[in-house]
Amino acid sequence: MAQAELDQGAHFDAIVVGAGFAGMYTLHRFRQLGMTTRIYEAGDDVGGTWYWNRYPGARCDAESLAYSYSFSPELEQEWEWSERYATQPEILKYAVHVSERFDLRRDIRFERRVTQAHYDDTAGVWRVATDSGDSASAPLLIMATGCLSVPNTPELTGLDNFRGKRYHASQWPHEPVSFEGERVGIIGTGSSAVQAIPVIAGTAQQLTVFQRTPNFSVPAMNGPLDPEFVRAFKSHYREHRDYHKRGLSSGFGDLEVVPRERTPMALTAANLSDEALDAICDSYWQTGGARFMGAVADALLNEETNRRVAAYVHRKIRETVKDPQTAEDLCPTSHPIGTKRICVDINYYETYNQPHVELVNINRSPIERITASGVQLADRHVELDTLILATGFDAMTGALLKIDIRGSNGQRLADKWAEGPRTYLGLMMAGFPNLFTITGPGSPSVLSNMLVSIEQHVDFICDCLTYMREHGYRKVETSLDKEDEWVAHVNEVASATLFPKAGSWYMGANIPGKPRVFMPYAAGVGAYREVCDRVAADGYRGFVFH
Ligand code: NA7
Repeated sequence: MAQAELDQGAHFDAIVVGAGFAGMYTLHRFRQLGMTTRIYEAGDDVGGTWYWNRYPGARCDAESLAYSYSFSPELEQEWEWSERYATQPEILKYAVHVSERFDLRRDIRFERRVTQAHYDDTAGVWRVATDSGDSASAPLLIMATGCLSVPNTPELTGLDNFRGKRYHASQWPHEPVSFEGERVGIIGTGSSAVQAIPVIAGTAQQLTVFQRTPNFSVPAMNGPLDPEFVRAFKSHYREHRDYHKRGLSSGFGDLEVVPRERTPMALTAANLSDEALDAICDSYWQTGGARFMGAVADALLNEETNRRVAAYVHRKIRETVKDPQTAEDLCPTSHPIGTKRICVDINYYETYNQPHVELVNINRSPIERITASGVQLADRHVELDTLILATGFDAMTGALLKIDIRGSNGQRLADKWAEGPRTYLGLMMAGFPNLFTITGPGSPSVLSNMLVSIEQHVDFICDCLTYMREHGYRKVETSLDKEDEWVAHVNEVASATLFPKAGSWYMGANIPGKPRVFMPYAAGVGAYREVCDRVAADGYRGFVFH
């Protein structure tokens, strides 16, 4: 692709960082407001997380009919998803289609990674620079940098000595990778690995999975979408979207043709016999997907309920996995179910019944070092042709803190967030005027269907900009008081749940030295939307305009 000219001292009404689903929708809406907008994107195409995460088996764990834009009824009617859970190539195709259908690409500069963004108090603009040498300014800066975009590569002794092929799940090559006849090792057993392992096992000669912590996984029950079902579903699309936005389901899908409130959310496990609880869990297990955590309303609130639901999944694992030791090693016991993102799989547990697939519990058999030809465990050496790191991300704050962001009076975001992220509504930080984050820490974000949350954030920002225009304001910021109040509220909501009991990436616990703060807002997209709507109706309470 021919490179567009560098921006040198260019000025826009808004600069957006990132051309994933958040950046693309922002650009579309800003155009409707008549604003000149520039997006800088590190990849050479749109798609964000779906551009980078190309590992085998990568697909969305939210259902395709729900994980899509709702802003254009024509788009949602004309786009055809082929499976219940879309694959990465299909989602990327959708992103490219949207960029073309709405003519977005002319305002996007690809292969430009934003390295710094400094607020100029005197001029009242953000000055932005990229690694390619662009320099541009705009009064408004939107960080659409994604929550899972900075890969975590752990410090494993000898990693660079490995002479075979090495990949990180989230930085997969664009060319096909063959495992035919190969001995493959994979480190990590989060969502990425749980999706990749059954697919890699399909062609590898030998697959060794190095597991530190097992995760709970529920079957996707994936399959092709029935055209008749899709037609009927689409005839109720507005009702579905409204239901997702109000959010008892945190914006995820619904399998009914006509959406309905699901009564089990009102059901707690206290008065349920074990048989009754099993029957409910069975029905959700058979239906498939992450909605399993919604089978009983207090599963993430009550330790005893959680223990009973976890025991149900342990039984499922033991029923599926034939080797008793492997089954025990796959049963998570160190965190309550759902407090780390639950995985959604296609034949994950079944894969361990194949003779050429081995699970190594590295708590029993620690990795001593990576060698030129494989992994040296405490008790033996595993020879490998290919080593895959499926070791996750510096989630939620990583992408923002990688950029040298400085607000009013030169305050560095890295200093402000040294003890953990602080925001008002997950949208704005005190001391950083006219800078909005999309799905940032302090918002429902990674606990929700990201498309629902992205559209809500961008719409809120656009309404706020319209309000500013109507009142002749040029600058919006928030105060430390409001930020303190919101951070306290986010913590209060989190502590009413079991989430803080897990050393999860929601807590920053997967990155050495990262402050342990529960980052997303756990009250759900419906409650969050109500808060934002009330704030807006109240003249944008908590925001200060000049
Ligand atoms: P995750 O969920 O963060 O999983 C990373 C995995 O890598 C997890 O099993 C980790 O074990 C493991 N890990 C990380 N560092 C090490 C080291 N040093 N040694 C051994 N094992 C390690 O990332 P994913 O990419 O799978 O999924 C992220 C999200 O993307 C997912 O939830 C979806 O929303 C999409 P640990 O649990 O830390 O012991």
